[in-house]
Amino acid sequence: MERTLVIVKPDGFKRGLTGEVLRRIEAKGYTLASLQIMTPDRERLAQHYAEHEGKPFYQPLVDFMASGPATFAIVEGDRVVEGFRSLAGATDPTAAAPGSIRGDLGRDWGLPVQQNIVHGSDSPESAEREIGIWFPGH
Ligand code: DAT
Ligand code: MG
Repeated sequence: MERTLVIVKPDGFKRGLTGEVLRRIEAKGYTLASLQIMTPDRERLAQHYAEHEGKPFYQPLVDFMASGPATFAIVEGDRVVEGFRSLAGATDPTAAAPGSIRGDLGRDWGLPVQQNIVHGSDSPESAEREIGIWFPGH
């Protein structure tokens, strides 16, 4: 069964949107396989976001992600990687289509990093790599 890693990021967690994000995942028909709440540590964030190292938003991104608790979920289902990316919407919450999580619930806050509520893996290979970082043994 295909899996993806979903994170309700610190902005979404703080705003009380974890339940709404999980509701949309379940309403779509995907299965929650594992859940944990924690403040992500910088060492694992560096592994998770290795592809963005050196970009101007990298440090603000790591600082933001390490700023407070987030909800981590392993989500299962056929084509769930593509399906959750579609539920999440475009990276920029101002541009994300209404109907998507970022389009319905997100906005720009005038900050150097897009605080866009959720993370979703971008390929099945990325999903397995990211699950290995945050859910060792899963
Ligand atoms: P996504 O989260 O849609 O997969 P990404 O992997 O390109 O997007 O970037 C990871 C995160 O970094 C993204 O969720 C928000 C932030 N980010 C990306 N591009 C940005 C930019 N141009 N300015 C500010 N933050 C950005
Ligand atoms: Mg990405």
